[in-house]
Amino acid sequence: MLSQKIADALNKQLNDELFSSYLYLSMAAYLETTPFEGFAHWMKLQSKEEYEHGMKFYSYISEVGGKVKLNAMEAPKSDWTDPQQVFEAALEHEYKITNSINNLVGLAVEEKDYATNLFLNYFVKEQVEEVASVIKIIEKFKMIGESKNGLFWLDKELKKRA
Ligand code: OFO
Repeated sequence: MLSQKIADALNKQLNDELFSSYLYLSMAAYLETTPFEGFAHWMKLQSKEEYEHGMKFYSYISEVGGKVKLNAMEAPKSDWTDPQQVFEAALEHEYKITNSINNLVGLAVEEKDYATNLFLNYFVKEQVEEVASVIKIIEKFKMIGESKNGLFWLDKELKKRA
């Protein structure tokens, strides 16, 4: 049985994951306006992955007898200056999500909710992977600099994401 505090925090995280999905979809929509199909493809898959994260929270809350509560969502930003800036914004967002997952883990420990703590393990690991993968992409953007060939190479690389 979930404490009210944990139920509220899990619902907040569920909403944050769905917002991540919405934000990345908005990033994908911006990238569709550039010649870089691979970047848009990568971001669309990222949006899908965030929806799946949200659904993991949905399933867990229901499984342990809580009630899922969906909140209103703010409109995500819709314009950036170039693809590199999009990925930098994604990294900044992932840092925020990492922070909220860590706070959630802290709360689960404080409330002695070990089942929730165990459930959250997946997300602790997932955040490490997500941050690392976006950092790698940003490092490549930085190495490429102004090279058009380099940008098109990176675009092709990101199009390979399955
Ligand atoms: Fe759900 O990991 Fe990103 O936000």
